[in-house]
Amino acid sequence: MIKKLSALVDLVKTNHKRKIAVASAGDFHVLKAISDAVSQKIVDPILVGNEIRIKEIAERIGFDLKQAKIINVPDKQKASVKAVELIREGKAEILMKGLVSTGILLRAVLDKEKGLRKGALLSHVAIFETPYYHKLLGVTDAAMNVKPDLMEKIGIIQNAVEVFHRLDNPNPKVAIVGSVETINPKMEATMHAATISMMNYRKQITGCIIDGPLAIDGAVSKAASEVKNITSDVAGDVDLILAPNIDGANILYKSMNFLGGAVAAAVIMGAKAPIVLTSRGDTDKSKFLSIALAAAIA
Ligand code: COD
Repeated sequence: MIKKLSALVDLVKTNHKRKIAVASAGDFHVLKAISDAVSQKIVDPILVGNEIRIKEIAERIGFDLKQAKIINVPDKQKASVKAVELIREGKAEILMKGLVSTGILLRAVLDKEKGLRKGALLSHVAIFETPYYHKLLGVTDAAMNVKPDLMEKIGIIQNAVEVFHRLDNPNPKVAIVGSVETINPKMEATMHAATISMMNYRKQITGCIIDGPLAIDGAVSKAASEVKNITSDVAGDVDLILAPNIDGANILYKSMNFLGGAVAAAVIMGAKAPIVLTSRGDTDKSKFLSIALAAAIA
């Protein structure tokens, strides 16, 4: 398993360049990240969006558009549909969100006839590098599933575990976190955590080691778990954190970025192709690393 997100670049450089379709590509930061990924020979971009705007931005950032294909679709919703179509037709292997709302793009992705569903749940996985933890740390699902039920949580874990497998970690340690490490029937997340952990223990869910409920301190700190007398294969050495809902995951995601000195690479898994869906608050570096992560998975 790689130790740093920068190692993603070396990992994907050995693969062939991936074709990436960007929906509504006329966004300064997205084009900057695409331009960096082109320079590093990671992707060949197809930029779907407002051609005039794409050309203006490309000139400002010194991105040579000879290295990209542009499809002029100024309307954001139509650009999303077109970018999704490129994936369906096999003309691109990665989908990326540009200057379009998450909802518009995801609805194009989820469209029953023309979308990118393959029967699995779609979910968001972020992989963080932070100076305060001894290895890369995954967080899911900060962007897609609002209030996952028990079976959806299993799907979210499976999608994230697949990312770890692709990064050469065959058995990631998963913590299902909440406020406490004991089961409280009034706290549904603790009931879900206990059920999923037992399903893993009984090998109904494989390819990872799951423990929960755990609070975040016990999950990431051996010292904290010892103080709390928690016996666990996961506590203090977790690879992946499953939050109870989108709010918990999103708060953790943004706290890591803005208070924890972290940088993240993130993708949506479970569709016919990995989807790079960064938010406006993410740095250019994070957007670039997310493209590299998607290329490693595609
Ligand atoms: N995986 C697979 N299929 C799904 C998923 C999923 N995660 N979510 C919905 N579907 C399917 C449903 O089964 C249904 O068939 C169809 O898609 C529509 O489902 P709805 O009615 O729940 O979908 P929408 O259009 O109301 O909402 C889907 C969104 C993904 C847009 C919605 O869940 C959402 O708004 N998520 C949060 C996005 C967000 O605001 N993120 C913020 C951080 S960037």
